[in-house]
Amino acid sequence: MLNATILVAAVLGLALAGFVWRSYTAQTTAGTPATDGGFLPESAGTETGAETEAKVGGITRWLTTTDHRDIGIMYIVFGTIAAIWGGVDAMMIRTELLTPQADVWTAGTYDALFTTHGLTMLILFVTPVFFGIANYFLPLLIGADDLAFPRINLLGFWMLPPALVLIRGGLIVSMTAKFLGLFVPLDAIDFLFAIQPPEIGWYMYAPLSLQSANPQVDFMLLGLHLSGIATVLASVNFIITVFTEKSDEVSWADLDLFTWTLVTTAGIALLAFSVLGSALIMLLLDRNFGTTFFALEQGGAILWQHIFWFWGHPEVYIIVLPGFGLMSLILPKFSGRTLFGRRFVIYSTFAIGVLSFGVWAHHMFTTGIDPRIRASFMAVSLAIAIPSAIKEFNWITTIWKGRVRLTAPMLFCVGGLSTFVIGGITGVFLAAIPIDILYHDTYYVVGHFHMILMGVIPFMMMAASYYWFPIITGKMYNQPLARFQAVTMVIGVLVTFGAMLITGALGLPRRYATYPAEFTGLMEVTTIGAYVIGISVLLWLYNMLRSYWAGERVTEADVWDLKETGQFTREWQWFEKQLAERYATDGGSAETDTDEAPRTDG
Ligand code: HEM
Ligand SMILES: [Cu+2]
Repeated sequence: MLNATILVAAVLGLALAGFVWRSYTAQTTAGTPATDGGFLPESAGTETGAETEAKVGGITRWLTTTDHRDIGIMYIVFGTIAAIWGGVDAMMIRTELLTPQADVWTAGTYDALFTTHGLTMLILFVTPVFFGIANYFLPLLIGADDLAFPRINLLGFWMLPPALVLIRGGLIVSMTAKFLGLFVPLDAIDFLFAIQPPEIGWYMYAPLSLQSANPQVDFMLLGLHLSGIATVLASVNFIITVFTEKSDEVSWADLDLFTWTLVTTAGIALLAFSVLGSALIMLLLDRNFGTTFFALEQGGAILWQHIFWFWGHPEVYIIVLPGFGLMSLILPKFSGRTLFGRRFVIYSTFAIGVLSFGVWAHHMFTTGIDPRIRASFMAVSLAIAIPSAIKEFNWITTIWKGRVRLTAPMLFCVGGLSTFVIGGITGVFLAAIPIDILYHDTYYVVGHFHMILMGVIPFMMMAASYYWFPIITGKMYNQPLARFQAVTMVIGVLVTFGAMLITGALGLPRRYATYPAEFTGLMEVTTIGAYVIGISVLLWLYNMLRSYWAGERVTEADVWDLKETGQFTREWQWFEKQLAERYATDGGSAETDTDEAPRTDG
């Protein structure tokens, strides 16, 4: 196991070094000096998008591009693939829970499923998609040519695919082993059979994570570490970009809400992921090199929980804040007015960022830690609900005083507001020690956090995918289908996780493949709700792909009538310029479809 770990670390290190060298030498040929010490091609970094013309084609483009919009798309596609994989886990979990016995999959498979589901969704889906959206739109919103460090940007992205393979390789290897076992003698490939999907939970609690003999656990820890480095690289890049590349035309007072939240998120990530990185290394050392950070009879396992949740709680805000940012950005557009209480929404984001580091032990109320420490964590946890509520009230007031248009993005905003109320209030209940002692490790907790993780986060991603679809693809999506999809998604989430809250309030513990028969009805409702979510996601995917290939072309940039209310913001102005250029140089005019000779002068 030890050798395998070292080998993988060495191979990864070499691959990374090679990659850095490759991108370094490739860029030193010509062009203007870039901020990160390399050289940009002559045509790069023009805000009008002229760089697209100089791009190489095919796979080389995607491997070597430093264009923030390309990298944005790569992140989004990667995150979506991860989400689908994590979603398949979720569907398998819920299918198992249709019946009280563990008869669809084994209990071990069930444990592996909730382990990989959690990690895939948190690490490989949410942050990559939000960073992808930020890659694409943040420079447009702040009037920058690109991110401050375009090649570090690319490097950060390309750490993710190996991270995915390391984290999720257990399944691939064990399936390969079973397949090969049909043709070759089993003892020739028995080392492959040693590698299994990990069954230790996404929180990797010691001592279970120390005792598991599965070498895949080590690969998973390495993969998580790699993804953490990628997150840190991207975070540094976003922060520096906003502070150094912001156009003079965009004042801090005008800076959009998505950028504000992204800077806060990146700041939290810098602090939190360095702690996670250390924790992962300590766990690897304990597992392979005989150290005893977490192995001591007294306190070691609790130490893991402290360090893990010191990352784990800020992590929940790392993944949700960009969603809040998108809410603050998109919701006013379809309410026909600017965001109510803009300054307070920004301040509350900072407040959440700071407070999120002071609440971690609310995940440990039942571990027997000192009651005085516990009480202080209760106080801060209750306090963090205040900035969350400030946001909620400002969004509601924006709608209240606005002229609402129920487009698909707006349906998602309204849905997200609703699920966040439920997720937030159940969080406040859990923050109260006496209630948490009752509900800890029941389905109530799962219901609480999924109302936000499955409510706000994917809702806002989908809202953004519809809202900005014309900018990314130049086409329009199928709007009635999108509205239907938004409604089914919101209903699916409310049914699934509403039923889970009830199940938990009735006392059913989480993380078991089996349950007493009297819960069957509630569990079936939950599973049906989950299938509705699954179908809704497929409808979204269909709409995205189909509209990308066959959607109606957009020729007029103000698709959402934003000019009317003075909200035709920078990214749309950029799009308008793009459209003007596209239709001036593509050999015809946008309005008329005549047989005139191609025009290049507009
Ligand atoms: C209104 C503010 C919030 C408060 C007061 C709060 C409080 C809590 C508490 C006390 C727990 C521990 C329950 C237990 O294990 O016994 C918890 C769990 C959790 N919360 Fe929240 N929460 C809040 C908002 C959020 C948000 C915004 C997210 C996600 C974006 C989130 C995600 C989670 C997750 C993932 C867990 C459980 C992790 C696990 O045990 O697997 N919470 N929350
Ligand atoms: Cu927490």
